Amino acid sequence: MMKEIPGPPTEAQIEDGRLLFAGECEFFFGSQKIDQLPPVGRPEVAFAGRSNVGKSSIINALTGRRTLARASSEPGRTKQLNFFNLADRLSLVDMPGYGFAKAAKSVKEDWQDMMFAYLRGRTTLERVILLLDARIELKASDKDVMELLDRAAVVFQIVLTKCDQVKPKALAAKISEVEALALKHAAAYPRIIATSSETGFGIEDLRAEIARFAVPLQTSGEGQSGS
Ligand SMILES: Nc1nc2c(ncn2[C@@H]2O[C@H](COP(=O)(O)OP(=O)(O)O)[C@@H](O)[C@H]2O)c(=O)[nH]1
Ligand SMILES: [Mg+2]
Repeated sequence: MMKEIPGPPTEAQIEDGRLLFAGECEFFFGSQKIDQLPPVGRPEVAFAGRSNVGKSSIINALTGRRTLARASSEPGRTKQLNFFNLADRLSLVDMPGYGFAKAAKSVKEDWQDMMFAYLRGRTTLERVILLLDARIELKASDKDVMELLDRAAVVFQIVLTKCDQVKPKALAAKISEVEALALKHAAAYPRIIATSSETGFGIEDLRAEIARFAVPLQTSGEGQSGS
């Protein structure tokens, strides 16, 4: 069956995203082993991508903070799953970057085993945001991770990073290429978002996509509650 590509978020969804990400965001847990995950609670959205894809930058752009993700990726914290509490409504999970050219095979296998165990077993994981650098070709490791996500049956959404460094025509071609790829993967959400953490391009769109998974805001009880 052909997947339809959903349209962009509505104004109301953009506002939901803005509100969510205007809230407090703080690191609350680092997991180095699969049996040391925080207890399940809030819905989770995890970020994955090759090292240097711009993962820390996009988490910082989303949350409007300069140092949030960097602080968590200092030596010792880089090889763990880092959990952030966003406004008590959602957990953002920063996954270790993959695709180190120099990493030994055993390191890669450890990464895969841990990620697969997390992805497959985490009942509160709503979506993986898979980051791809818009300027470069897809690597074998990106393809491996998409297959891993298919096998784990976790819905993933491809987000292109560093789009400020790609000319409009090349970006359009890249988006088409990645859309076609998404259609081939059972677990891929078909809508691609092009972003730049430098200029803020696409960031409010991504906030809106992520906000769909957050625990709804508590209504005060005084006004009328929405739908
Ligand atoms: N031009 C541009 N550079 C970016 C963007 N996002 C990240 N970078 C750069 O890419 C490099 C890696 O970014 P970082 O967020 O640390 O990547 P990570 O390893 O995936 O966490 C840094 O030099 C960033 O300044 C972007 O949107 N545009
Ligand atoms: Mg980083």
